[in-house]
Amino acid sequence: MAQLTLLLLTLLALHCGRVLTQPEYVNGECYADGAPTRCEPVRMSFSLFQQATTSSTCGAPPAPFCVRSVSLGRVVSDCRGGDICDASDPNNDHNVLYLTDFPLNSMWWQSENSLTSDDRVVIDILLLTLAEISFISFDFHGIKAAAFHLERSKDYGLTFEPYHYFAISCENTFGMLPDAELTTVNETTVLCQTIQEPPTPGIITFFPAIDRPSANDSQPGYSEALYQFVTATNVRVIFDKHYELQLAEEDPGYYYALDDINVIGSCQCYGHASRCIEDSMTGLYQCVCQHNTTGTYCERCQDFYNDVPWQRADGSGSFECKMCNCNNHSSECVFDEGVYAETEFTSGGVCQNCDGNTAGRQCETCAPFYYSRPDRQQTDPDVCQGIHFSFREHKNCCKTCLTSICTHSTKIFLASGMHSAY
Ligand SMILES: [Ca+2]
Repeated sequence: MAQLTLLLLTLLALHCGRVLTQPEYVNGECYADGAPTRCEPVRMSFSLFQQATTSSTCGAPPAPFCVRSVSLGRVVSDCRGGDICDASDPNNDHNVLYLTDFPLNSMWWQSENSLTSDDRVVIDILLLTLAEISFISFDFHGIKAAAFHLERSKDYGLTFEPYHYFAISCENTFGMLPDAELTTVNETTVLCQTIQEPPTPGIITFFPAIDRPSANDSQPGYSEALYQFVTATNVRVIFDKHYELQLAEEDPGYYYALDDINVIGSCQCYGHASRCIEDSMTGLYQCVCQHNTTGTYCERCQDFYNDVPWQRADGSGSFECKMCNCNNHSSECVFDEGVYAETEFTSGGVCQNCDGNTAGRQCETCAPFYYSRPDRQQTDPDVCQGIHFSFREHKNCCKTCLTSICTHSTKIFLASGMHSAY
């Protein structure tokens, strides 16, 4: 309930104009007393930063329409006002830009007239990043649609999938039961939300996470499945059905009309950033990654910080990426799951291209035919000393023996202390 209240207050604040308009968003810190903590960019209204597009807008050519409202529990139409949609007249224009003109919110978007009640109209909204959606609100101008649904894309519009349904009758329109029971197993099920009848003007809101089990359990943060469910780069609104009326002879038809669509959320940074900023080249937003992570969404560890696997910061930990230990002999490292398991999940980094004739997973030993100087630390560039092969017997051995025997021989050679003569 507290979360719902917070979100509603956020919506109210945004509608009142107290919005962040700088191209950078800061919320909390990713470290506390030097220790990494889960962090997220502040929620913002994505609708403020791009234009929606639509398949239908009235006004070209100019067309009359009848005003719909609800009176005494019934939808009524008023065709006597001489209302007209005219794209060439600023006072009667209802283009799609007016869907996102809040907080001024002075005008509304309206579709073309249609004589059939199942006329479909589409609105596409680009979110300018992989957004973690808190809620989407639809502020209907005049009566609400009888049925509409949302699709979302996570790949900037290449593919879409169903996201949420709204209908006066979920069963009749979409064959879905409203208020389906959710468990941790099916918590990302696509749902249908009932629109009250008669469909009075006003706001209808979709909260992707609310009432889904892992959003409300004792551990802060969503399950991985829910975390993925609340994300999108694009939201598509598909109006499926008008509220059916007996159209009067003078009524030019059905239409959809909304004052605003508002998408509230934050850049998704997997708990590893408190800010996201606009990329001046692409116009898209990207996370300012912390915890030694990198990528547009902090979705991987920085190079050389692969000693532990990348992991989303969630309620159970911050999962900072850790620097590999190569004893100063390499700046390249890859993560190895097997090594990680062998070390009881403490260190999985495997150093690459150890320099200074060092070797080993962490460049912690010397390469074959090199010995570790006792007067140097392992991190010293000259810690591994080459063996002087002028010792004939040893040289002959290396020429004629198998490598393993040769290595063994070298160890004997080193253990004997004979090398100290060189
Ligand atoms: Ca508006």
